[in-house]
Amino acid sequence: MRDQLLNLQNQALADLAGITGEDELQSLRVRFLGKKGELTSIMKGIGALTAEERPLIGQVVNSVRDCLEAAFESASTLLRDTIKSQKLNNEKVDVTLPGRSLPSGTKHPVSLVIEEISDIFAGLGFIVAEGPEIELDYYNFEALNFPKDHPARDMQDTFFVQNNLLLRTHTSPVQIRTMLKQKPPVRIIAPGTVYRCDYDATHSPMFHQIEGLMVDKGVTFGDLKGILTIFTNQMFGSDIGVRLRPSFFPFTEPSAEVDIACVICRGKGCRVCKNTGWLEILGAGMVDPEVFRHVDYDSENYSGFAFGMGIERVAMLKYGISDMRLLFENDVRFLSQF
Ligand code: 2NM
Repeated sequence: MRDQLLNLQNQALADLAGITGEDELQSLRVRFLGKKGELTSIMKGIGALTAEERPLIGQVVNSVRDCLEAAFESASTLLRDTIKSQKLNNEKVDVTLPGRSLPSGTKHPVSLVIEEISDIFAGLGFIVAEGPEIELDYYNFEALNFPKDHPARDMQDTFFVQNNLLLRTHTSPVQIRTMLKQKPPVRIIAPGTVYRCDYDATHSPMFHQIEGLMVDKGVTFGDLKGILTIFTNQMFGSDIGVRLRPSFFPFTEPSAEVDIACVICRGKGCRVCKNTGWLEILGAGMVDPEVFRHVDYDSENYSGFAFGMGIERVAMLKYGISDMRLLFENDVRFLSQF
């Protein structure tokens, strides 16, 4: 029986030396040391031994079990270490490889134009002002001297939220709110989203405007013309032609429409300028005393000019975009070109 046990030990050690994986190790452990394993089955013969033999064989059994348990334990550790170092070898990381770049988005042309115009006016001392897109009738129309029966107030042109609450149709209410909060001098521009009940090939119900306001003692129409000429020269080129035509707005008197020479044909006449050689880009004028009265400014001592333009139109002219809908469809193939 002693020989049987020693043979078992040798056999187990020999088998253990040849294993290559965890599964093999596990099945060897079951075969030799398991409840129904070979060691157990040899031990069943202990009952047939004499009283003198029993403790001696018991010692051998214990020594064989201890030996095998230790051997299995160290084989298991060795196997784990081998697998780990193999894995580390196969998964070598080259830290000198360049990183994978993530695709990055681009700014929308409308945002680019707002930023460019804001930068130009910031250079002329104008500060950006903002206000709510849901506006009171009072700030959007009443304080701007729109008569009660003005067609722009009509349900057909304005999105009403409630009786006296609407989606602002221009950013002028920002100027009113600023003047109510702040005494002159004022020099602000108000870029933002505006809404009108209008939808066809050249109109979107949501679009963008930038308006400006300058109020101080002694501000003249000449200042307006000077500021807007500096602006058009910086925005469209220092040699671009500029002209003013008389116009009308409820909130300015006198009022003017500002044209630049056609950016496509440079004044020769083409489809874009409808053969006039000119493109309308701005509305402007001297702030009407009636507007000053609503914000409690003294029009005997102060005067000011204001102007406004549509961002989409400027973006289309600047980037040569032929259809305004491209600015709202958000096709990345289009937007990523700017
Ligand atoms: C325009 C054209 C002309 C304008 C006037 C004012 C205010 F509040 F001062 F009266 N804000 N914006 C104005 C003047 C806007 O847009 C075509």
